[in-house]
Amino acid sequence: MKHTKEQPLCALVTGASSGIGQATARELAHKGYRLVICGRNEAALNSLSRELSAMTQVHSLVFDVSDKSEVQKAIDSLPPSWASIDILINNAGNAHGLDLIQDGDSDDWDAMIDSNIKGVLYVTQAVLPQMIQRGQGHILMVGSTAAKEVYPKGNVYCATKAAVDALAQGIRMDLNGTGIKVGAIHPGMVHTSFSAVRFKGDQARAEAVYQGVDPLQAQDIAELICFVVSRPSHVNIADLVVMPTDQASSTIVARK
Ligand code: 8X3
Repeated sequence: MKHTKEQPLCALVTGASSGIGQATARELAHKGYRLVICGRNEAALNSLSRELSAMTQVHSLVFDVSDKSEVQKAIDSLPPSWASIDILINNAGNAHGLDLIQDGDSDDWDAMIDSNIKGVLYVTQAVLPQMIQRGQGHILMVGSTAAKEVYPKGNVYCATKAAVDALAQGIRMDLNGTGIKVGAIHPGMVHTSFSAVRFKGDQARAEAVYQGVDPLQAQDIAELICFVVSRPSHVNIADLVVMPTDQASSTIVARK
């Protein structure tokens, strides 16, 4: 897929109000994509929309990916000129808690399963029909190295990201022959609000995760996402694992 003069490609990014999603929206705007930015934080989306509107056309949708009817209502509300989504970046998702399974909070489990797994399914289902109808599109999941390697106390978070990995593979199989690309990018340690959310606002504990390490930045992943979605139509980057140089696995990290 390529931009045309009359109609640049349109990308929908979930979780666009912060972190990897926000950096990706910004990078795609720089590259001329029209953007549908989605998230729960209306103020943050408005501010991003104001910034990116200087570069491209932007439409904001405020909804929670884990609420099936909100998702469908939001996608159905897109005006006709925005209804053809070329690229879906399924980025929204979080970790809540880092506990032994016997100490886990089932509300944390529900939150992760609802946003990380069900959210991907609901948004994909809502966006897919017009891609199938047009015989083109690209669905890219933002997974995690946690999808590839379970680590102690990661239990449910790792399970949700393994599910994202499985969904990327399964959806790719189901859509084979439709002309739609499906893939996943799996980042390791990225310096975003990820750890602050995981540790429920405990900034000291969150910062300790990145102490002495040169972690990935959201911009690093945004640039890779732009690379993945801009390959020629016969090239689909199916699976990409990205770690900081200081990280060798989920548990092996060189700290200075
Ligand atoms: C983020 C990577 O290792 O903190 O998904 O789970 S990790």
